[in-house]
Amino acid sequence: MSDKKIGNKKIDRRSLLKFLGVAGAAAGASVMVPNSVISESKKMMFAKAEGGEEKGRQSYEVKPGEYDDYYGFWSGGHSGELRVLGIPSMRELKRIPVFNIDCGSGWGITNESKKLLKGLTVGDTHHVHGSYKDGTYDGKYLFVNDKINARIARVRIDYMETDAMIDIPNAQGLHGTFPQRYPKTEWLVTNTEFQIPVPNNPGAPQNEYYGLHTIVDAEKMAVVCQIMVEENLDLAATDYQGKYSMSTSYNSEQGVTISEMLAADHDYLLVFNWERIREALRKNNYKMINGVKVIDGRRGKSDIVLRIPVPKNPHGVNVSPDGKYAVCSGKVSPTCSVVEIAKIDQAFAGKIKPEECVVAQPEIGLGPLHTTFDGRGNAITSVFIDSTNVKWDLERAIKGEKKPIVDVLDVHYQVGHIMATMAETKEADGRWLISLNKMSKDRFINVGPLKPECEQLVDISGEKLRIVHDGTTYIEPHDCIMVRRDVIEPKVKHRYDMFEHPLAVTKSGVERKGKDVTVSLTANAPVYGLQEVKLKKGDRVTVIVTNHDEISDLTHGFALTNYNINFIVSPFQTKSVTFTADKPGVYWAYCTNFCHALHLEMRMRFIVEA
Ligand code: CUK
Ligand code: CUA
Ligand code: CA
Repeated sequence: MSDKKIGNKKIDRRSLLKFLGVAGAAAGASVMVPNSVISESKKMMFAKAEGGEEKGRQSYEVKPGEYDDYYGFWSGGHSGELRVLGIPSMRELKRIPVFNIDCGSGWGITNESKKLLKGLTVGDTHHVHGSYKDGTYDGKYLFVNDKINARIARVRIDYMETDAMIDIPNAQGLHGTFPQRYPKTEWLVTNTEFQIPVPNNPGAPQNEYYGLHTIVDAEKMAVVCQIMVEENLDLAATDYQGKYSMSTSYNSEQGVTISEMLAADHDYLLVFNWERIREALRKNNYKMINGVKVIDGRRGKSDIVLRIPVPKNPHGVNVSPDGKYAVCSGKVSPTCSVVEIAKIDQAFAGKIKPEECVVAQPEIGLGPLHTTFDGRGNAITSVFIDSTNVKWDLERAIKGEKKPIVDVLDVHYQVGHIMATMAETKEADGRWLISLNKMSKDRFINVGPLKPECEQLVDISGEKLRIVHDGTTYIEPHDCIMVRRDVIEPKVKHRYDMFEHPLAVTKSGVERKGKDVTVSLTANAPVYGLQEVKLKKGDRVTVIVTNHDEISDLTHGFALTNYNINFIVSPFQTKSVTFTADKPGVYWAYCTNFCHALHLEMRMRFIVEA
């Protein structure tokens, strides 16, 4: 690494920290100090990590043809998608289009995807979580939020495909999203990071801007109710008993400017009492606003919400795999606040004050954002400003130790989310951790002003944290879960259930009703069921394609030239598309997905008469 590069990086980091200094006055002057250059010891660490096994550590080598131990499910940030990775190889296995348009799969081009997307074309996937049974994943669904257009999408794991999408009314900046963990996922919660008037009246004064904690029925994919509070609601978590959900708030001030949002010396972890929510629903203690039951959870208005004060402007909240503690990461404060969940019962019962639920507040580093767990009593926190992953001992913290640090690992750079294998379940196994870093800066050869994102895989099986993979990724590795292969693999199908799709084509043909033309096509390598279709200019045409090849991996495509149509159909899958034949002429439709030695010949004509 040349001096010049190091020099550049210093400047980058400095300007970034200066910006953070506006927001992070509480972090103090030492904000400038940490690891602004790559040390010799760090280079050594990489040298050591090369080549698989290190004495006494688990191997991270996945040989060609071998399978990974874990499925990683990644949210793709403002790309709007989800991704599937193999862990620990970090091989990208698949992308699952959700809120984005994906030309390779045709998501956004077909009638099936348009029905869910309703014309929207952008999304920002932040938090991805799986459905649960008895505190661990059941391998059925993934859920993910869209921060831009306030939606929740569900992906069914058997097909690894988005199967449902709902709008969350009264919400903006849909954020922290978490499914019920116990006894199983009936509800999921999702937050609004941005407070707005409810209903959204532009003339409302600032102190009538509210945050909403929305409860969604996860099977029906329908909004159950919303709890309205003054605070903004950032990250979310559920407990392991089915009693509570909780959310951090950094803007309890109801501010609309950055300085207003930083005005108070503390904000809150809000805890929502599910029994009391059910009671409010039973007693009709709600108002209907935009078709949703809105329960008033404002201060002094109900006993549904417990507000536990934490240092100002916190960020993540994560519950330890034993279900005992919720760890609230400080962001502006260098601490994590450990909340004992048993004490929440007492606080709701009025036996103790909310602040007495905080049983430890260890110092972790500058800018703690998210915390994960190894299942052996350690927490690992991502520290943004320091660019570190910090491993610390929960018990030592609770006993009152100020800095119960076990190990500090430098990462590259500005880490956001981190997640350990199975860490959001009672089966946390402490093997791997991923550090999803917001910036790669000078780490890779230059590809222009927009640098690649950087993610690093960390072996957490030993006392010390050890980086075993350091790679780039497409924008933006936001959050993820890593799930044991045996939970997922048996649930995933090799082909679709053909007649699940009501339009599945068994016989190719053309049906005309006035200007509406339905073209039904089977696809069998290397032919479609028809060689040509005659249309008239102005026809409204629906093409339905069913893939009749049952061999797994034998996916066909369907693209109609100069008509902007492109999608794939996998074995026994059906997809459809509707378009207007507005251009006379001869147009070839062809198979886009290489399926056969005669794949190039797999094409047919659409003849549009003037
Ligand atoms: S928030 Cu982004 S680093 Cu949306 Cu998950 Cu914490
Ligand atoms: Cu079918 Cu290529
Ligand atoms: Ca605040």
